[in-house]
Amino acid sequence: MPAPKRRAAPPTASEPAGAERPSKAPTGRKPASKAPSEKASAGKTPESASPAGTSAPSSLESTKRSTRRPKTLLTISSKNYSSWSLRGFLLCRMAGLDFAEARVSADDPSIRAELLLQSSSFLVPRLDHDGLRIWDTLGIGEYLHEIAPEAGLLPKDRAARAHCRSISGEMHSGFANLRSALPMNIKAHHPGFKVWTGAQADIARIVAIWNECLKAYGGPYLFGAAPTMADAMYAPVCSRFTTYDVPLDPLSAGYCATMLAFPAMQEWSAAAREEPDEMEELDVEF
Ligand SMILES: N[C@@H](CCC(=O)N[C@@H](CS)C(=O)NCC(=O)O)C(=O)O
Repeated sequence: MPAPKRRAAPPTASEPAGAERPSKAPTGRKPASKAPSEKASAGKTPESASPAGTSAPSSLESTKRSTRRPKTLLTISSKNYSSWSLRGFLLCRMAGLDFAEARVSADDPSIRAELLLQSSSFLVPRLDHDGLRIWDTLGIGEYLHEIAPEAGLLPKDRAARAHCRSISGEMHSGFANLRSALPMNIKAHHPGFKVWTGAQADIARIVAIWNECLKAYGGPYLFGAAPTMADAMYAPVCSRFTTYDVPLDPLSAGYCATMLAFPAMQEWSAAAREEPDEMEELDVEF
């Protein structure tokens, strides 16, 4: 059984920008309110956009030629490997945001230079909304909660909200062993994968978090009947547990099934499976 490959050098930035496409799917959530400037352009398709499901322009040049950019843009990288991009995408979907996607890719220095101009952190996901640039998954989640509080990205109850922020932060800053030993790779499946003991401790802590939430709030999501920021944060873990065949208690297994069946997760996973390249050097936390 092949172990995940390690990347020799730190990530460099991402793939040719320009694969922008309108990104809107039913979520069952109330849509986030649009800024006045955005309402004016609603319904217009950006020049560089292509309908979902068709091949989008893939060169930086094609993006540079574009004069109009969508007002609300989520910049992401690989759908198969980029767990942070997935979190950002789920948060936007949960918030009911109407947004286009821009894909950036790994190895072209000019793309990295372009990213430097666009992102204060070099990292994705990054959200452009209403003339603002928001980066870092937690920053994006908090921002979306502010503009669309009715979407319930954070629970209404103060104690539950504090709990939700705590476990979201724990995912954001922790579980380094899990992340390096079991990198997200939606396309892959490693039955019987032998998990290194260092990662076992992370797995034990994650399933303890899940069990506590599911028992306290009644599931099927971590904070009850509707998904929150915490579910977006832990969704890539559900994918990893499936990829690496991690044995789970029934409650945690049920939670993973719920998250993998979540419509936005299905949408993302289907696109990940369509990604052409087996970027083996990226088979590590990305
Ligand atoms: N703390 C950041 C982490 C974001 C991150 O590490 N993103 C990776 C992709 S998953 C990235 O942009 N890497 C840039 C690169 O590979 O150069 C967040 O929460 O958004």
